[in-house]
Amino acid sequence: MVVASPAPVRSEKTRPFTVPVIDPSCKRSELLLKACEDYGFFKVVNHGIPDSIIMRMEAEGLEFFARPMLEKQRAGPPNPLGYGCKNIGFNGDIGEVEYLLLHTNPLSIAQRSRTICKDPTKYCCVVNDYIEAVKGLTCEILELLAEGLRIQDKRILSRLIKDSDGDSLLRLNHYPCSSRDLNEDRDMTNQCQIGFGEHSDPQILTIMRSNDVAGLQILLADGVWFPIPPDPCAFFVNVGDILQAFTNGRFVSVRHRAMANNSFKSRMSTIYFGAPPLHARISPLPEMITPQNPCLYRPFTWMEYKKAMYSRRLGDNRLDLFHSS
Ligand code: GA4
Repeated sequence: MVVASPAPVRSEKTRPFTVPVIDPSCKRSELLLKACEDYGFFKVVNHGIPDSIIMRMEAEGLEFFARPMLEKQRAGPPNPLGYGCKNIGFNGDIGEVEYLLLHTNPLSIAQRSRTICKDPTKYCCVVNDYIEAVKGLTCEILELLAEGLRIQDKRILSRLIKDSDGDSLLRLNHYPCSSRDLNEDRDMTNQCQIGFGEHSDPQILTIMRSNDVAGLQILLADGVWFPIPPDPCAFFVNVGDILQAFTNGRFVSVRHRAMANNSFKSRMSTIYFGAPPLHARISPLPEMITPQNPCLYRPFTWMEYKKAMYSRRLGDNRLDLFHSS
């Protein structure tokens, strides 16, 4: 049987978009650089993260979201960490999603897991293994990028992620299917509801994996929303705001969203947000500044950036606040 591949989406300039696919084991940075410059988004295959680590994480996540609401609420409310349902952030954003937001520090995981799971020791082990694996992948990608950009200190970005004071997060998003909804009253008129609204990720790099249910969309430069076909064997990577700043705007922090789930199976995504320590100083790397590309952003700390992001709405552009005058 011949299976037709989906027609590529064409932009106004008639350039078709297909998701860039990167194999980090090839150690070649050209395609990776191009994906970060053109879209701020790509898919990683042949990532080397063992299936067992991924599957155990997925099983813990699904088990948690399947529990009665009152039990899940023991891990909340999200302030900003913990269990949340529909409310996103502190400024009125909502979506058809429930989630668990964790700090990746092992001590924080140990404390939280007591409110999340009946077997906290096992839970910690599963989550820490997953975090270590995706952190490794994040660092591998960042080192390949630094090499491609000819940055003198190849580890300048990965070191921020590896720092024991790093502020990286792990998020599990659960988009229940229409038959087992978070509302009892959703009807056919609401089929295009938003699961998680349009935004860019504030951190350096985001590493996302989901099950085989669709929902993620990215915004292309011409304003077209492109639905990303799910691939549970791969990881999807977003350039975050801070990487846009470090590269002086050469890489773009991709705007994306998740649609509410209309399939018969619930969607779950597990997302690692690689972030620097709170006091890390962020400014365009010297190699990224040239007479043709003068410095776009003033120096700021990750703490300042976080303060700005929590004071604003999900879809707001935060990096604009840090433009150099
Ligand atoms: C978007 C990316 C991550 O999911 C997140 C989100 C955070 C939250 O849910 O607490 C924010 C959002 C995210 C950016 C603006 C603020 C903060 C919700 C919100 C309205 C965990 C993150 O780091 O920033």
